[in-house]
Amino acid sequence: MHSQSENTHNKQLLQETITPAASIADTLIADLVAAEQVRQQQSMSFIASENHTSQQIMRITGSVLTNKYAEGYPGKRYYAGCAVVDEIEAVAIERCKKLFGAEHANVQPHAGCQANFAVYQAVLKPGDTIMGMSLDAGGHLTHGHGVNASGSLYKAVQYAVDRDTQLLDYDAIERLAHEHKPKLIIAGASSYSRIIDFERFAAIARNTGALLMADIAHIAGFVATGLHPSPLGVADFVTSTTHKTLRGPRGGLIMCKAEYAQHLDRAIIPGTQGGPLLHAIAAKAVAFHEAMQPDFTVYQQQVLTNARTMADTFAVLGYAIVSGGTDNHMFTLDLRSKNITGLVAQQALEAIGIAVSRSCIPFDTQKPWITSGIRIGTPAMTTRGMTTTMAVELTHLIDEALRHADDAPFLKRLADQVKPVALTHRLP
Ligand code: DSN
Repeated sequence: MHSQSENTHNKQLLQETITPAASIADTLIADLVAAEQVRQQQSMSFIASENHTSQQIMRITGSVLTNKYAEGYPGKRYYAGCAVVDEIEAVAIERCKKLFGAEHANVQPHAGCQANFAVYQAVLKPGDTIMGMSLDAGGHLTHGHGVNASGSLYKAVQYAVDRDTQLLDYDAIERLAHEHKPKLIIAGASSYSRIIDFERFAAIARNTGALLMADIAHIAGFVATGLHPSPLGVADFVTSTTHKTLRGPRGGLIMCKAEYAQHLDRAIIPGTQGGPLLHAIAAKAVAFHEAMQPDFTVYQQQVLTNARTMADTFAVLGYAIVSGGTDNHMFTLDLRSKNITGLVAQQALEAIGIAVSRSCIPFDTQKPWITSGIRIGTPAMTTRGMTTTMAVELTHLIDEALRHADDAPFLKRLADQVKPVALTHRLP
């Protein structure tokens, strides 16, 4: 719980550095929101899945649309009063299709998990075999992990990366697919820093009689701007979140070939969801529009450049990087040679105002709570206008913190260097 003096301090900081939030009568929550706004402004996120969305997207997310029920789809709802939200959802669908070049789009998934499960609901029966990337190799829980419903409802076969190169081994994936004959293959990752060859995955799916789902949650911004090969027209289904590199509101989406459209829509409602979140859908529509502007491509290019610059600098500083580098917005440091776990590294960096997520490395012997690595991503820092000079400086600061992870006074001095940098790079 925040003390009264902390709350007063946060309010002062808010007034000095941030556009003040509208007054909120519930002071307990208002103060906590202010505290979070201050935390974000005076620290930096290098969490690969986080970003800072625009003011207009945040305003739309907090609009009257949150009051509206609209189960169904535009023109076919179970509730009255849907004329306006019909238009909003129709715009969101059209913009999504245009942005990605999709035959069909469903913008209702509340998040990436719901998007993935809707595809499973559309094409699988419990007990069917699915094949996805294992969590420690960089996959997602919903790609068939044993503790997730995707691993208990379905017979999940997990592929990994090559032990030596730490790259996807497409020949091994094909052999596994021939052996297990999955009904659905999932291509995509939460922590894989290299280009994913969706064409090759599609060939594997074709050769083994499987359907292909591409989960582009992390790389959607690059796919939208042509900076990563697109799975549209290649995969049968494409799922994504909208809040990572795509920089929209929190949420999910699904795109598919026209032949699956009806099945897919029914898998969302009534299959796995109820009322759509129209405030989120409207904000997604705004995000799709933002992503069609030329400056969004410039932003994505800078995200790539910053990630590559940081990875190269870490390599020079003697760090092992999973797969040796990055082609996208993130990379994972393998900290075993530094004798520090992912958990301790994350905590040391948090102490200096830098947020990262600890991450398994391929074939990690540490538990997922501890891990041997940290994942570093550049979407959020790039949104705040940081370019390569800053990327290099911050890499050195991170290195210093990791080398002095158990030295609290040293970390405090580093924190004093991070805060002014964060404060001068404003949130949108
Ligand atoms: N939790 C997200 C990530 O950090 O990659 C994926 O859902």
